[in-house]
Amino acid sequence: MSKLFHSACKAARSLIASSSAPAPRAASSLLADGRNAALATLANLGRNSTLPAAYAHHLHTNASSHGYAWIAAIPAAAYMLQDQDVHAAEMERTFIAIKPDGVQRGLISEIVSRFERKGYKLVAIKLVVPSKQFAEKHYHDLKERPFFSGLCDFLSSGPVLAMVWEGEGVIKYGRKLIGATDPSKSEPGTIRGDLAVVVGRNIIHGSDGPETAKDEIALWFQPKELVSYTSNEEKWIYGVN
Ligand code: DAT
Ligand code: MG
Repeated sequence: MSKLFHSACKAARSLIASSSAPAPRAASSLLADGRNAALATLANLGRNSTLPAAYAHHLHTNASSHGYAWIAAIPAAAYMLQDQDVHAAEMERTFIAIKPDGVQRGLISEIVSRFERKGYKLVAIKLVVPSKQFAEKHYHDLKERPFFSGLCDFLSSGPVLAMVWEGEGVIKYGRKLIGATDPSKSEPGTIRGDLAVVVGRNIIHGSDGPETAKDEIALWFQPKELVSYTSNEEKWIYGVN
């Protein structure tokens, strides 16, 4: 997705640069329009629908009032960058969260990049501080364990980066990338093996099966927060010979 945004923004930037010296404020608001339009287009691709009429109107009005009718072409350009034939079908999704220790230790980019480099696709992301009640819902299957209350206190103690990742086999292999629950037993090369030391501060959560993935995604995200799109890289990540 970031590549698409970059392409759309790059196109917008070069068009702005080549037009007759627009005021910086107008330029940045147009850029924002372009990004939002591309985002709206991408968000709608997976649902086979078009740009919402109200937004299209807003876009058109804004674009023409600034004298930049070309801005309306950006969603279409973003659309054309898609390869509609490649992996259009919905793939497996898992819920991954960087816990407060991982966020506070500045490990967000390290962890996100491991999923990204593997070839999985980010379809939802947000930073939230869950309440203790919410943490108890998330860990409901552990309520009989002696560490349950402390665990829920910890999860609700600060920002958590909640994400949904998509890809073939992502639930099981995501757990492999994460490593064993107790970092002292996690293999080197795994996230917990490389970046954590004790079980009480093991920095990351990942769904442990299709049912929990479904439940956890539904607990942390509203359906409209999940973005369906085709990444241009998919044709190089998937394939049979
Ligand atoms: P995982 O997070 O690998 O799915 P889990 O679901 O069994 O592991 O446990 C959830 C979290 O609870 C885990 O990430 C860290 C904490 N936890 C598990 N076992 C623990 C223990 N023996 N002592 C303290 N915390 C524990
Ligand atoms: Mg678990």
